[in-house]
Amino acid sequence: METTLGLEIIEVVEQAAIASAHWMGKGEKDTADQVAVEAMRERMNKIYMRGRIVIGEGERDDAPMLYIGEEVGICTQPDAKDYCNPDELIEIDIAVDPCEGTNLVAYGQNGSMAVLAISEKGGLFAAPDFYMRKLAAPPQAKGKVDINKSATENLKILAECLDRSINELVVVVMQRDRHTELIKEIRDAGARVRLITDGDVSAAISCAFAGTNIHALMGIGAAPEGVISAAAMRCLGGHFQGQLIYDPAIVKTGLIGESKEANLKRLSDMGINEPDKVYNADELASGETVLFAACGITPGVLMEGVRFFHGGVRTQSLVISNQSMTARFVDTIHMVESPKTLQLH
Ligand code: VTB
Repeated sequence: METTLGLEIIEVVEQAAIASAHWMGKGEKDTADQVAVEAMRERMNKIYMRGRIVIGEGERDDAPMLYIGEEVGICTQPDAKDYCNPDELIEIDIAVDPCEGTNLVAYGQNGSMAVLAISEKGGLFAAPDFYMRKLAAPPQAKGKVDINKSATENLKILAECLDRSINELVVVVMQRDRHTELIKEIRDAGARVRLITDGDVSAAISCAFAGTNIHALMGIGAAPEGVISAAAMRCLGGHFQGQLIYDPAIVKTGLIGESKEANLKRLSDMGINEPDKVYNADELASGETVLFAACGITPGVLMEGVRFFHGGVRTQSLVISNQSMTARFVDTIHMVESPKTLQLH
C-alpha cells in the first residue's frame, strides 16, 4: 500500500500547508483552515486509492469537505471503473487535520502544520470530536510512564528513563484554565513547563525526537488530534496514551456537549462502551500499516514553515512509516514559475 502513497501524501500535506500559509498573520483563522481543506482534498483526489475520511472536518452536515465518511482518491470517483481495478486496491482510512493550529496561522505564531495519518480500513480509532487527556513521552519511557499516575510520579520515572534530573525536563502543556493545577504540580516537582496556545500534535511528536528539548506532553487537548499524534508515535516507538473526556465538568468549553449523560450516549452510539478506557498508541492506530505525514505551515520544533520567494515556495515535511521504519524529513522547492533564483538557504 505504501510505496507510492508515501510519496504522494507528502504533496497532499505540502499543498495544504502552502494554501494555508498564504493566510498566515492575516487574523482569519477560518479562511486559513478552509483553503487548507480545499487544497488537501483536491490533491488527495488525484491519488490512485480508495480512501475514506475517518477523522476530518466534522460530521457531513457541518463540513462540506473532508467530512467524516467522505470518500477520497481517484478510485472513489464516479467514473473510477474506467481506470481503477478494485481488486488491486485495498480500502484505506484517513485521518486529516489540514490546518492543525488555525489560530497559530492566523496570528503568525509557531507550531502549525498540515497533517494526516493513513492506515488500512479499521486501522485508526474513529475518535469523536471530544477532548482527550494525553500523555506523550520519548521511546525510552514507553510503557513506564502512565497516564494514571500523577504528573509528579511520571516526572520521576521520566528522569530515570532519560538519565537526567527532573529540572532538566521540559513538559509541554496547553495554556488553558483546565491545566492550572497540572502546571503547578509540574513546576513544584521541579520540571520546566513550555506553555503553548495551540497545536499539541507537534508537541506530542516532538517527544519522540532527541534534541527537541521536549520531553513530555501532558494535559487535555482534542481527541481527533490525539489519534493523529498516536499514529506518529506508534511508528516512532514513542509513548502515547489517551483517555476520552466526556464530562463537561472537566472541560466546559469547546467541543463537547453540555450534559455528561448525553455525551456518554453519543459514545455508546458510536460503539464506545468503555468511555474511561486509556488507549495506547497501538490501540489508537492499530493498523498493520500506518503512515503519517505533516508539513509545517508556520515554523515549528520539527519543521520549518512555508517560505515564499520570487517564483517559488519552499516547504519542509515529515513522513513517517511503520513499514519502512523511516521518519523522513523532506525539504521541497516548488517552482511556481521559472524562478530567477532558487533559494537554497
Ligand atoms: C486542541 C488541541 C489542538 O486546538 O484541540 C485545541 O489538540 C482546542 O482546545 O492542537 P480548546 O478547545 O481548549 O481550545 C488545538 O490547539 C489546535 O487546533
